Amino acid sequence: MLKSILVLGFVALQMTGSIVQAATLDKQTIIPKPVSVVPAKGTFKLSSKTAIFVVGESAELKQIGSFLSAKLSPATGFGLKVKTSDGKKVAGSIVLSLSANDTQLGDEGYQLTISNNNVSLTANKPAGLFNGVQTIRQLLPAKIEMTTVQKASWELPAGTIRDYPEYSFRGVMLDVARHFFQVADVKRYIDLIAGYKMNVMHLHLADDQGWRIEIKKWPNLTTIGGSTQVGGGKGGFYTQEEYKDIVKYAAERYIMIIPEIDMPGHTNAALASYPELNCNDTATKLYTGTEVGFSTLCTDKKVTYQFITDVMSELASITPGPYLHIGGDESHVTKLEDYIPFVNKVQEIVARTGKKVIGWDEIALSTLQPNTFVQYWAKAYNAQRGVKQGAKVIMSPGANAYLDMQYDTSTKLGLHWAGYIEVDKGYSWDPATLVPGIGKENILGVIAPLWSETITNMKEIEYMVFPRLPGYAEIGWSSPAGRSWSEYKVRLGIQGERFKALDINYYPSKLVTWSK
Ligand code: NGO
Repeated sequence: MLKSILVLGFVALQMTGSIVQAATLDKQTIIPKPVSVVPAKGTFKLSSKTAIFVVGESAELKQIGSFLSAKLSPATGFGLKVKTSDGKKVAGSIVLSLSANDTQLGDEGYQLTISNNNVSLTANKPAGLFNGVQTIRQLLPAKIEMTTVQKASWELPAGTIRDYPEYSFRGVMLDVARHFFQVADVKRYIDLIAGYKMNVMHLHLADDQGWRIEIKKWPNLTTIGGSTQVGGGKGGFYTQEEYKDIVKYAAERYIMIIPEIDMPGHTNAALASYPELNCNDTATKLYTGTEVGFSTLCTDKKVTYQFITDVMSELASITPGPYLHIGGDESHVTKLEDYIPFVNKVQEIVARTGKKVIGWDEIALSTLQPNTFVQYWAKAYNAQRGVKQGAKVIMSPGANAYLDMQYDTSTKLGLHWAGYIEVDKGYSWDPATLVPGIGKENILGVIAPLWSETITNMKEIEYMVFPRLPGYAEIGWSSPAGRSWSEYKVRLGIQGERFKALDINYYPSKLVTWSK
């Protein structure tokens, strides 16, 4: 009798042990939160025999398979092979395939089905498969993100996830003008946002303090305009080849690059490079401070529009994405009667390159072309004016989504002109209800900007971006109906292990219980 009680107890202990180890799918911690998760019994265990099959001969699918293999192989040490399959299920494998039209999933959605024997990932489009791959990463222990072999039980809990985004536009902006960041830093940032299913990186390539993109017809922009940065450091710029390399790296992660040349204000670097762009034909001095709103292109000179035509044409030729961003913010020394026709003309110039215009919310003061987009950052009135003209809005509200706003009064980096943004505040807003008169149907998506007046290196970027970034990714991806800070903060806390595994220098907010 005693013996059988002991045996029973032992079995129960073993069972509880195994239940703890293999979490069920619904207890998982995926960010952004998926649309639907249906758990099932069991787990899929990765082993040295697991292969990744892509169905059909497609270089693009193979590339996604290789991306997954490159993410899973280092920590497991399994060296997962990518193979082509005819669609028949191969036991013990991960299978990626494009399905027939599953309209609910759209262009970016996916279905992930995990059983004891197989992992099957399907989507309408490769972008959906890539998003599903990010979910697979998050279902494995956080150590999966490490670059050396780790001991862990590499199990994926069984069940089915169907998932697709709320908004088609989800991303970040990086200001490489105030401080310049190397290509390797931009790529690391791209990798980090890709893990949270973001698909846009907006690069702020020119401002008063620096011009950061090579323009072949106007070489002084970079030799002079790119030669310094805030604080007087040496600055830098991307050659067109380097920019194309960034674009390609981003595209391989289903991320679109949106280049911004800010104008007519925020142009001192250009004005210092070419005297003829100034109304008095005298080049300004290079500027390394952090004031805003003091510079303007000379809006009634012909050469100004020749300059813009050349810049936008070169930029369009190296940017496969459909958008060129013209800035337009804080042109405090441009008279409104000059600003309005200027923005109207620049819209025409961009239209001639075949691209669509995005501008900060002030551009809604002008007459917007049908394909122009307004990026709301400060004035609801401007954004509403844009919507009244039929424009769609990108939501980047300073008080909610600026990654350069400090967390609280003790944060050393960053600014606080739009207030402090603790992690809960950054998460707890809904783009579709933030501005009266602007609903979901008017919104393209969400971009969280990081301005770099006070940010000088990658570790500082990481500190301001994490842990707020997953929240912005979730606002863009997940339905507001299923979102609450009290539930989200638990999932975020568990991501802390992943931040560590990825060597991210994150701000350990006291509002979150971080798992070790
Ligand atoms: C403003 C300003 C930028 C600053 C930023 C700092 C916009 C659109 N223009 O945002 O020049 O760098 O605030 O937070």
